[in-house]
Order: sequence, then structure tokens, then C-alpha cells
Amino acid sequence: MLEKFSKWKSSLTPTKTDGELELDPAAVPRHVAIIMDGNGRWAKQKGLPRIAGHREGMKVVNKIVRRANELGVEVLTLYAFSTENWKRPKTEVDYLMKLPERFLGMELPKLMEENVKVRLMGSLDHLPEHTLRAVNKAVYETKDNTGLILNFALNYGSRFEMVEAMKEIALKVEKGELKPSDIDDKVIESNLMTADLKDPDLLIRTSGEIRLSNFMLWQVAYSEFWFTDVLWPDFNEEHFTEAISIYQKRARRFGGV
Ligand code: V07
Repeated sequence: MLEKFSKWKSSLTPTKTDGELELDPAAVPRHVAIIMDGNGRWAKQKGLPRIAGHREGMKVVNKIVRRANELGVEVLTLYAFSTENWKRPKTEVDYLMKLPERFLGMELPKLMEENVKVRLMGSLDHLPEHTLRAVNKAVYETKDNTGLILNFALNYGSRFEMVEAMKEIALKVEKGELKPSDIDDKVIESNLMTADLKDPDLLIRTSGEIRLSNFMLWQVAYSEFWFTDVLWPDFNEEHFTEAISIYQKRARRFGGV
């Protein structure tokens, strides 16, 4: 890893109290977005097929959703499948497309119990019918829940999102509903897939890659970034808490007096 990036990365020796980090409940990030990277690498290191990494990664989603909800995070956005992921081998894509229904088949009753609201962001156009059915059911059944918003980025790409937003805006201009001079941050934001969500306060990426990879480019303009070498299947509640603890230290440092 490049030395200059080390200050943004996981401190390997977090300060702990009773094996757990101390967090300020009043300064929990309201929106946390995560790029869940390293599943394939995790499997490779263990001599397992890539899909074994994805399966293990799915178990981690569970743990982090629970912890986020406990901490009072309002929105958790998880990058589950990018528009670029279609380029992977067909068997892997087919397996990935089964994970939403697998996850929801096991977890939806618990998500209901925990008052979690499932949402999706991305293009639902090319998703298989069985995947769509499962995710639409979850979105519908959890629509009145008022706890954590669990926002899955599925077939999501930030540039695609922005292109679509620009088309919408151009259409409004063409119809005379909007003047070009009316276009500002608010108009653009209201045409993105995150229109009714606050921007992420904290972006986490696992697996040592220090890039955004076409994820929420507009929305992370002011977010804190936290990168860790930990592979997603090895990521756990303590890593998540560590990320939030570091976020809080930065907020205290830059938050004025
Ligand atoms: C996927 C597991 C987590 C690591 C990253 C890649 C593999 C949960 C979902 C999911 C998506 C939508 C939904 C409910 C669950 C998921 C995909 C991959 C494609 F409504 N995990 N997970 N979807 N992985």
C-alpha cells in the first residue's frame, strides 16, 4: 500500500475498552455506504471457488446490518452488484443473482422484526425475474418500517445514474417545465436514485483498494472515507465500530471548537 494513503486506513491498534470501542451515540454517522470488496480474493486465498467468497460475504451483511441498526445509523447503503459486474463469468453472475433471494429468504422475517426498511438503487432492467420478484417483495413488505433503511445498490453504476438524471432534466427543459438557468445542485440531486436520502457521512471500502469504482460519485463529495485491507468476508462488527470511531475522531477534529 502506498505510504501516503496510510493515514486514511485502518489503524491496526484501535483503542479498546472492554474489548469494544467507545462510541459517542450523539455523533453516529447517519448514512454509511460500504463497498464490500474482497470476496473473490478471500476465496482464492483459501483455495475455494469465488462463489464461496460471495456466500461468506453475505453472512457478513447480516452482522453489519444488525450493528448499524443497534448504533442508530439511519441509512446503510451496500454495493452488492455493479453495472460492471456483468462482465464476470456467467456462472458467477448467475450465482450472485441468487443471493438477494437467498438473503431475503433467510433474513426478511428478522428484518421485519427489527423494523428495517429495504430499498434498492440501480437499474432493475436486466435483473433476472426471480431476483426482481424477491427484492420487490422485500421492498413492499418493509415499506412501512421506520428503522434503518437498508439500501442495496444492485446493478448500480454512478455514471449511469447521472446520465439518467441528466436525461430526465433535459426532458423537463424540452417540455418547458424547467429553464436551463434553474438547474442547480438541488435539481440534480432530486433526479438521482438517492433523491430522498441524505448523502453518506462515511464511506467504507474493504480489501485494500483505494478507489471509488463508479460508486455514488456525486453523493460522496463531502463524505469521510475509510479504507481497510480486511477482506469483506473477514469484516465484522468490531471493524465497523472502528470505522465509526475513527469517523467520530475526525469529526471532533474538524468540527471546530
Ligand atoms: C451479494 C454478498 C455480500 C458481498 C458482496 C457480493 C456478494 C446481499 C445481497 C442482497 C441484495 C439485494 C437485496 C437483498 C440482499 C446481495 C448480491 C450479492 C448481488 F434486496 N448480499 N449480496 N446481492 N453478495
